[in-house]
Amino acid sequence: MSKNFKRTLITTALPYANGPVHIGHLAGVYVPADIYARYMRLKGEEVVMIGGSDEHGVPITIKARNEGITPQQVVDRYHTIIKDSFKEFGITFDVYSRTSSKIHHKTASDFFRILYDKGEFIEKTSEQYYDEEAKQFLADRYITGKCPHCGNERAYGDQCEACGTSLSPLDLIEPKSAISGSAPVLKETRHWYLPLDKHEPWLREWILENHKEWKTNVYGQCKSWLDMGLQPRAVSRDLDWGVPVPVEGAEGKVLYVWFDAPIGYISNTIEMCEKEPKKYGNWEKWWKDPETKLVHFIGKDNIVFHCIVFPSMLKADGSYILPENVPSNEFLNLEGDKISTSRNWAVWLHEYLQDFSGKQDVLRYVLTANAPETKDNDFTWKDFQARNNNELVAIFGNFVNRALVLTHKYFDGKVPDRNRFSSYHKDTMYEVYASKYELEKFLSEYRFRDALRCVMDIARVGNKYLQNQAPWKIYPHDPEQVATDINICLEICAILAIVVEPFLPFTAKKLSNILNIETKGKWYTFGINKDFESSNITWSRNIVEDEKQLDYNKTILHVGDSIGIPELLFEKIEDSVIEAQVQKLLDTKKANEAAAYKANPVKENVAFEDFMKMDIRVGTVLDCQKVPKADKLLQFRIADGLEERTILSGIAKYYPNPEELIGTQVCFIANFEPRKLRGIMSEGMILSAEDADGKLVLIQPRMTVTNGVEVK
Ligand code: B3M
Ligand code: ZN
Repeated sequence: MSKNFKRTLITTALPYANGPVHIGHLAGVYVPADIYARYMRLKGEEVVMIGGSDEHGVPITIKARNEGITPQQVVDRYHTIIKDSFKEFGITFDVYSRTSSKIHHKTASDFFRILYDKGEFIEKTSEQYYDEEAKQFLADRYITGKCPHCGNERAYGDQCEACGTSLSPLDLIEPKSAISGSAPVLKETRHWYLPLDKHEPWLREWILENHKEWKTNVYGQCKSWLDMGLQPRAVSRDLDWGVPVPVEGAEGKVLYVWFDAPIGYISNTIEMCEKEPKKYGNWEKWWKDPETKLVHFIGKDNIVFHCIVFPSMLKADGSYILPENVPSNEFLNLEGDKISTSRNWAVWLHEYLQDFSGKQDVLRYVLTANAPETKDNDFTWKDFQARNNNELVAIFGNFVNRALVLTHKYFDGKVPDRNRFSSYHKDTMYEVYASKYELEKFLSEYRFRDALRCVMDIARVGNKYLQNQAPWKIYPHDPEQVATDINICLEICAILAIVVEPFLPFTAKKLSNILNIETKGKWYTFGINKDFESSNITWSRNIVEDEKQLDYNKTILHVGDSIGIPELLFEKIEDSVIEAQVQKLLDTKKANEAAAYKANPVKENVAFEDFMKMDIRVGTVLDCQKVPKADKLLQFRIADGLEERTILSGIAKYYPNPEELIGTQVCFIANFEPRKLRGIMSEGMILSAEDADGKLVLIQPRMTVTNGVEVK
């Protein structure tokens, strides 16, 4: 079913410019898209990758209101941060623009107008909440109230975040405007709708019949939407931030953000082509020529918009192509929890760049090796460290470094001759070429983690080969054998420099500089030749290779080529570095818990005499140790001003070094009925405060007082 296309247009979801970007963005959309784009460029294909910031929508206006600045100031700030982060990570957009641009406003406006003139919308009047004090209609997010399902008082008009139910503003009990705090009233308003129900028949055929090859998560979501039956969707909103609806009598109305944002892909293509017409040609060839392959890289919450809504818009216009594939990823979690901007539960790219300067490829590697391609996945710092130390350093880096060092040690930094090339060497190279072939197949199926595994397989072949051949042992008696071995190793290094480029571009650059080779457009300079690849024959490791298709003498490096001074490609990441990152997250968790903590209502009043019945005193800890076989209990020996007493307390978990408490003072209830625990008589109760996270903290006087004094 795979068609032959002339060129590829890659789009990447436009991130909202209401906050910086984090590892979830990178793993879900931008790294896979960049791998794909770089791969196509290596093959010498005509390809562009389009990106940009999504600068409209209610979250941006809310942020602006909260901070007392304009929406334009919000998007100016984050557009820059986002753009810089992507650049630092080597994401190679041909254009990265923004939806507040003039070109976009015009393109989106014209797009709407064409559909409007063709009668592709329906107009409907409905009742919506209106804030009479602020004199404006309220977007769903601007209305809060009580959730009818769980009673949460702070549910939003589109969703209750306590129980997760999606809501409509009319579901809320006692709705309130988030702008003025007043109770909103229902008022009639007119909007334009895209009748998705009208598009349903062709969508069904196009997706369910003709695109069975789409990833199962994408196909499955589309199918369930289609099976539920599509409804007309409003494409305008009563709001003052966005692209104005270009129709008379539509004052105060803008295009719905999900109507204008995907048009941003088109606007940004136009901007790119206008800036560099020689390089990119006319924008219409990218969007209107059926020989262009359109691929949308997105996250799973954007599937319906890219597979159903945007295609319906394109079809309603009639002059555009439709996406050939929509490779969407699932979500990446962080240390077991959903990544969340509002809870600051994320690894922000701009912070990573500060803490791990020069290690962009390590993150690209980990996010690809652990990509949430088929299910949600978890990012942990331990895994990050392990993959760096055990894979990048121990396999890839180690192999390349040994090969380069040996070249300098034995052959004066020059590629040696391979006079002893035999069937054993052929088998080794065959393994390498087979991995490259597999890698290519995975890339064409958007299976990036499998593809990366193939790259590492090539490094593994090299490592194993070097280990088996042990040139350092052979050299003294058979230097010619070693020459052939090093020749093979260097060739594998050169192949690695090329095949790793889409994944780890900074490493590829370093390595190709050392080897003095160019990687650009070099995909077909080794291994199976291009015609064979496109001939669609399955090539497996078991077939007897055809010498015409696989030329072992077609090498990237040549005898006598100079090899530069080796430098380490990766370095070990120490435990302390990882611990600091884990601590940062623990601090965030603690701050979130404290922020969410609601103190219990105060208990019933007690009379003074009742309080005086309690005998609370201060004493000094003479001894403190764990109670054997009771993991919660600490046994205290306390000087209480009269004699000494033993008290047990269930705080062992929070004081792992109990001996450190010796000499400090604690508060205890002296007349608490003695009781036996684990065979030990406990005479009193030591006082602790229970923190929001359940942790118990001893109450201790700030200054030393006399043992046995009372607490009043
Ligand atoms: N800004 C939503 C998101 O960042 C939205 C994507 C638009 S793609 C046209 O998830
Ligand atoms: Zn609820």
